Amino acid sequence: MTDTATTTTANLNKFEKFKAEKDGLTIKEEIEKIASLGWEAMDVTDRDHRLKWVGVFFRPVTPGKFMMRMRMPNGILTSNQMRVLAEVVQRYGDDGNADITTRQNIQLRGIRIEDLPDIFNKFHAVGLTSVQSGMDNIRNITGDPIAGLDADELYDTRSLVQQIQDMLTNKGQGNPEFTNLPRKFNIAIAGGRDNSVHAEINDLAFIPAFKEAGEQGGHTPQKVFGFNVLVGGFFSAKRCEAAIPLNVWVTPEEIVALCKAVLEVYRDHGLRANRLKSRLMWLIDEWGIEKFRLEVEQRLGKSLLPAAPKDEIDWEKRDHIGIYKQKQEGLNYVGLHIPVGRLYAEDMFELARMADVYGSGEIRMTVEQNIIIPNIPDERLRTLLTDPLLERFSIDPGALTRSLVSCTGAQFCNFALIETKNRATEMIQALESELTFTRPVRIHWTGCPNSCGQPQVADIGLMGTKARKNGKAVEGVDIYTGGKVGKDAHLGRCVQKGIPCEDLQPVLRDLLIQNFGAKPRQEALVTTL
Ligand code: SRM
Ligand code: SF4
Repeated sequence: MTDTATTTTANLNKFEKFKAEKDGLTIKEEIEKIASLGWEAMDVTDRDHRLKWVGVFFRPVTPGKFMMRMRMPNGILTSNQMRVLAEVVQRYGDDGNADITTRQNIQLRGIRIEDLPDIFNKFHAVGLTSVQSGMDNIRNITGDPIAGLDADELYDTRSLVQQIQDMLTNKGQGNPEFTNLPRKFNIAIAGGRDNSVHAEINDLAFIPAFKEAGEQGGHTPQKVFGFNVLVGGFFSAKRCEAAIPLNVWVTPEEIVALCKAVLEVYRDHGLRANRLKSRLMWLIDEWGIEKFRLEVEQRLGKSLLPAAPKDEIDWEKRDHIGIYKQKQEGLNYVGLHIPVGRLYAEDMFELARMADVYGSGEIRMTVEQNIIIPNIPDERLRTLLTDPLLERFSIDPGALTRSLVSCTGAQFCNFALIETKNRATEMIQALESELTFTRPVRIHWTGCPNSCGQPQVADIGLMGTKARKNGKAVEGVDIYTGGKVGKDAHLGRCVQKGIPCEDLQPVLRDLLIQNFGAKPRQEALVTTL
């Protein structure tokens, strides 16, 4: 256990206490019983917390209608898997839908507890899992969304991400070795030159970097491919930090073992007394990065090479919306914009159809909550461009629409201080009708300081807060600017606080004109003259 953590259960905080009483994963064996009991009769700790070990989230906003968070290694699924997810939410009619998340993942909504055994059987049949996707577990592992397609990629992250997930979850069966971490944990692997995964905001991230192999035996130095390792990145209501270098370089073959070692150190020494100070960075603060690295090396049973002097992230970040050539001759990938990541059963069936008809049946997701359909032959592109689904999921959306990201917000999340997804969509439409743009502007909405919508990585980040207007409490936002992604990524900072949402549009309009080169549309000028 930790240096500072308390050791008797009596002194543990509520979360540590219930984890010590019963491993969250044991809930897996109780699904049949829970399903027959129903959500109102079941144990409240099981309902509110332990079910998250199998990816099932009680929603106090919609009691009885649960959310399920999947695992999608590298954000990839098949059309068959998408159809299974669609069937699950279809059953719930208007209550059912799905969201693509900021971790290249899918969440399903409207789930009734009595359906869980059947749902898990369906998942099992097509190789899907939702295990260990919530609470003090490792979240979906992100990888390059165009891994294996991109002619300029440095490493195809797909297999590595899958290997890490298999190790952490015992191939989706659940792995009690990693089901009692001090807090959540995020892992990302960048494989391209543009850091498509936001490596810097993960607890553990790998970014491509070459190392010169020594001039042994009079040979010319050779470049060896590997990854520099970053640790400790996280957002929370209390504190947000970009990841810092562990000063380690590893080959791809060393990554699974390194993930395991880092997680063991975090599990056994991470701070557990105060949940606001439990993420990995707090342990690194307490120990210093040198001691942390030494502990990791000790777990690994070997010392690691120091980081390569420079990494290979030297491109601006791509958003993958539109049509792009793949490295495979004659094939293309198409990025579809999914407004704020929201999908309904019909959309999911349609996306599965599209992947089958035009591509190879594969579907991918991005951390911007969009979809990529790969492996589309040149000769099918023309027909694809006439597909009615593109009217809903555009390949050429407006400059604000294309980069819009939004967390769940008040519709389903009880932490939310504001409604986000609908408001974000309406606001962007209004601004696009007022202004013209020369480049996309990345606007991220997040309903509360937990920052699931990552406002700190955006050009303009909007974080839900309570504001005051005419002496009354109203929904408002704090505004962040300056988030930089891709090359030289760094976090944005808060520049304005407590703007009532109803007064936000002109504030954003001015910001877009002054800082992002937007211009009022001609019609707008005419009406204001
Ligand atoms: Fe998150 C909690 C949704 C990505 C930081 N997050 C929650 C909960 C589970 C709260 C709850 O029980 O209601 C939200 C579920 C709402 C719902 O019904 O959908 C929630 N988080 C999301 C998603 C769905 C936002 C989205 O619309 O895409 C994302 C799911 C990712 C996934 O597939 O696993 C999501 N959350 C993030 C990210 C972004 C990322 O990972 O890049 C962050 C910031 C990065 C980080 O974690 O360091 C994030 N979520 C949090 C936190 C603050 C963590 C902390 O250390 O304090 C919480 C609160 C908590 O864990 O106590 C939280
Ligand atoms: Fe909920 Fe807040 Fe996360 Fe949005 S940022 S999903 S409101 S916890």
